[in-house]
This record gives sequence, C-alpha cells and structure tokens, in this order.
Amino acid sequence: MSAQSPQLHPVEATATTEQISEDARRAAEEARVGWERFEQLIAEDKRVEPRDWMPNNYRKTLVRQVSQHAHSEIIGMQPEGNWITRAPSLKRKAVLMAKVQDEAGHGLYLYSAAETLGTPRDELYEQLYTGKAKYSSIFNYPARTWADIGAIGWLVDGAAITNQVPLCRASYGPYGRAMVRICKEESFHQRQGWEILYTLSHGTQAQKQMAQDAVDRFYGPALQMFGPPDDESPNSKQSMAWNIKRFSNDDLRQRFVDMIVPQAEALGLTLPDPELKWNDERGHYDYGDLDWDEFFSVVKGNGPLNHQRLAHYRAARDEGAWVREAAAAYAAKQQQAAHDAALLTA
Ligand code: FAQ
Repeated sequence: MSAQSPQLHPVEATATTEQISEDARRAAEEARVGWERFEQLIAEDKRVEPRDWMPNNYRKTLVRQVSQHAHSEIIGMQPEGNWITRAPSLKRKAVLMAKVQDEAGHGLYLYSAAETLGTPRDELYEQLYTGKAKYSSIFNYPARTWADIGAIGWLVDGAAITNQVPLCRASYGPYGRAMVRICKEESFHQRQGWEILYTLSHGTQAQKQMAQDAVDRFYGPALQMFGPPDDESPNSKQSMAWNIKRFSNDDLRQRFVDMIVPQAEALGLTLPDPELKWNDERGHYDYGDLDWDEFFSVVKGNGPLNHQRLAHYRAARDEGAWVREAAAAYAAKQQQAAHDAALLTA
C-alpha cells in the first residue's frame, strides 16, 4: 500500500525478538497487529482514530500538515484583521469581524486535531514563533485596499475550500471532522468576498478598477496555495496513498481555475492570464505558467511580508503572556481548591 517504505515493517523488526526481552517481544507483536489493522483501515477507506496504532511517518505527516494548516489560519487573520477598523460600513465591519473570528476558531480546531497526535500545542506555537513552521504563502502578501478583502474572500477562501472539501474525507478522524465545520464556514467567507467584489465592480469606474487591481494581484498567489506542481511535490504521493490528500496539487488547482473563470465573468472582471482558454479536448481551462521562483522564495521566508507577519504574531504572543500566566495560575488555584474540598469531605 505504501508509496514509499515509511519505516521498517514490524515483521522484519521482530526477526531478532528471541534475543530481546518479553516486553519488547510483546511490543513488537502489538506493532505488527497495529500495522496490519492500519493497512486494512486505509485499504477499506475507513478512519484512523487517535488511539489506533499508526506508523510514525503517518503521524509525522499529519502533524506537519495539520499544524501548518492551523498556523495558516492564525497568520491568515492578519491581512483582514488590519481592515476591520477601515471597513466601509457598520455591516461590512460586523461581517469582517465575524470572518476573522472564524479563522481563529479554525486555527483552534486544527491545533486540537494536531494535539491528538501527541504533539503538545505549546510546541506547535513555538514552531511558529521561532519561524521554524511553515504557513500558507498567500498570507505574506499585503491587503492594500478594501477590494483586496473581496479578493481574499473570493479567491483565497475559494482556493481554501477547493483544497479542503476533499480533506473532510481525510483518513485521520479528528482532522476530517474538523474540516467539515471549517468548510461550512469557508463557504460563507467566499460568498462575502464575492459580494464585496460584485458591489465594487458594479459601482463607479474607480471602484471597478480597484476590484480588478485586487484580482490581478491575488490570482497567481491564490493558485499557488495548492502547493508546487505535482512533479515538485515530495509529499503528495505518500499522502494520497494514506488517504490524507485525495487529489494532487495540480488536479485541485485545475478544479479551482475551472470554477473561477465563469465566476469572474459573472463579476464583470477579468483574470490576469492571457493563456486562459477553454480546451474542448481536455474539458478544462488551459492556463499559463505560474511564477514558481516567486512561490519558493515566499515559502523560504522572502515574500513581501514574511518578516512583518511573524513579528506581529510574536508581539501579540509576548503581550498576551500575562493573560496566559494568569489563566494558568487561576486554573491551578481552582484545582487545589477542589482537591482540598475533596480531602475535607473524604
Ligand atoms: N505555502 O509536497 P507538497 C486558508 C510546502 S488555509 C507554504 O506539495 P503537501 C483559510 C509544503 O508544506 C490555507 N508552503 O506538500 C483562510 C511542503 O513543505 P514541508 C492553508 C507550502 O503538504 C482564508 C513543501 O512546500 N491550507 O486559506 C505551500 O503535500 C482566508 C512541498 O509541498 C492548508 O494548509 C504553500 N501554499 O501539500 C484563512 C490546507 N504549498 O512541510 C484566513 C491543508 C506547499 O515538506 C483568510 N494542507 N508548501 O517542509 C494541504 O492541503 C497541503 O499541505 C498543501 C501542500 C496542498 C498546502
């Protein structure tokens, strides 16, 4: 089943069990049974749950993907959060505030899912804080105008949904279940972005130009959210063999392009790619090459706002340290009080 051999098969690992202790023999037997059950769950397209045995690399892959996803939601609050005070009406402000809060919630569901794999949340936060962890490239681009908030909703949340609907069927139970709720909320996010752009593109000439300019800037980076091309995606093959990812990066990118071309027409806006053209034979839109040098540079930390995004995250975390300390001290006090009360009544 495995596309690569992720680790030594337990049967091989048991070859020397006669020389080792009874405990080790039993552990190896448990791993053998666990391995077989895991392979069966994957073959039958069933869920793997936190207490099930799983190969180390499956666990590592999930912690990597789920925590990067959580970090993306948290860092992704910044470009839009920056516009809450400048939203053009009370209604727009309320909607945007709700959306940014949703993104925080998504981050929390995802950190919870990652924790069930055995990596403590503080460790995951630390990886983001120190810049060791990745998050989606898209959030290193600035939101310059109000129309950018429309483009983020329509294109960025649109790409996020296209990528995440198949993840609702991810083999790891807590991740798949978190994605179901997240996708419902993302659908609302995409519609609010579309509606902002529709309003602008049917407003004054200057508003329409602002909407077009936002779409021109976000189109390429949104398509890159799906990850590098398949032949440069080292993780896809194994993740698909494990039913974590259901489709390749390029397949999802194509699905997204096919979806947004008619939506752009309905908006009265154009997409900034002269090679975009319906291909009858393929039954899909052809599209031009994306700037992959730029993508890899952004992923390595050299995008327009990588430094600013992390600096802002660190400052918020540092400034909030006293709240976390106070909450922990209060929880410890409550626990002690409950303990003392139990002793008294015993
Ligand atoms: N940015 O081998 P692959 C959102 C990395 S949430 C940065 O293809 P994989 C909601 C990748 O990690 C958006 N890095 O990797 C929202 C890997 O590095 P590693 C986030 C990227 O995992 C909206 C290396 O390149 N969504 O938008 C990117 O099989 C509005 C090789 O790549 C998710 O995280 C990238 N774009 O496929 C919030 C969805 N692409 O770890 C606020 C879940 C790739 O080996 C406002 N994740 N890399 O060092 C996934 O589906 C997958 O992880 C992919 C990447 C498709 C992102």
